[in-house]
Amino acid sequence: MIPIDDTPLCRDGKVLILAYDHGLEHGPVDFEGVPESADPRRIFEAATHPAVTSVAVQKGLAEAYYPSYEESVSLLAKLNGTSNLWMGEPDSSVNCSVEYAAELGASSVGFTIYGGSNNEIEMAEEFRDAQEAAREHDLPVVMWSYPRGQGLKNDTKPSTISYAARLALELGADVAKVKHPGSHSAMEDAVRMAGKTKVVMSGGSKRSDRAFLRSVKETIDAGGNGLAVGRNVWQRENPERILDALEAVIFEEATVDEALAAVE
Ligand code: FBP
Repeated sequence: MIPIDDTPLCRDGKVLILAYDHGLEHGPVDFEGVPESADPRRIFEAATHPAVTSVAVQKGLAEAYYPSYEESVSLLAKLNGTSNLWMGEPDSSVNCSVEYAAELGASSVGFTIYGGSNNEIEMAEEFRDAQEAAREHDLPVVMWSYPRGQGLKNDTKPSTISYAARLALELGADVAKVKHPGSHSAMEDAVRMAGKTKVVMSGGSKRSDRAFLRSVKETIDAGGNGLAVGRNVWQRENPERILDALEAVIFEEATVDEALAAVE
């Protein structure tokens, strides 16, 4: 574990990652509601909002678009990822090395682990290589800790999310990105299990402003350190508005009502 509070991934010890690897993970279907969201420049522009501590993209987008934003945005290079065309047991190919991520200007790296998948062993070994290489470059490591696979019926039940958070601590991640387990106490338990590893909530599919902000607030109140979010920001017509509200909830201790009132 390395101290990450003074790295670009954090602001006041908190994290707000704007994730945009969906073109790979889910495919163009995610861009249908707001067709402009297929243009990566829209998301890099949104990432210049002061609430966003880093934008998470795959290597190709980093190569093609980050050079225009390196002064105003911090880059989290997602090292592995799979397309939705893959129909096998959950797995993720390593698409970028830590060395190349550093060359691209990344100030942190991200890696998915599907605990419980038949491919967990290989994925954990790949994570080991990435985590140790990241240490050589002083780059914080964010684990997308998503238990799933043929043995797991419910990937958001509290005990599974607590295990996901713990797995990140055990394997040496600085930040664990986990799904919301459904209640304040379950999130509190996940945070406890993660120990010194920071816990951030994974955004999930698009919801109403209030429902989404409520789960973010619950995460912060449970001791979580922020959010890694994609669709709930850039599938909105006005990403800046929800980022203003998120800034209030995550960094300014606002209630959901206060955050909503401020953006009305
Ligand atoms: P969202 O906020 O849109 O859920 O994005 C977070 C994220 O982890 C992305 O980085 C990733 O592409 C996606 O969710 C994966 O979601 P899932 O595997 O649950 O479909």
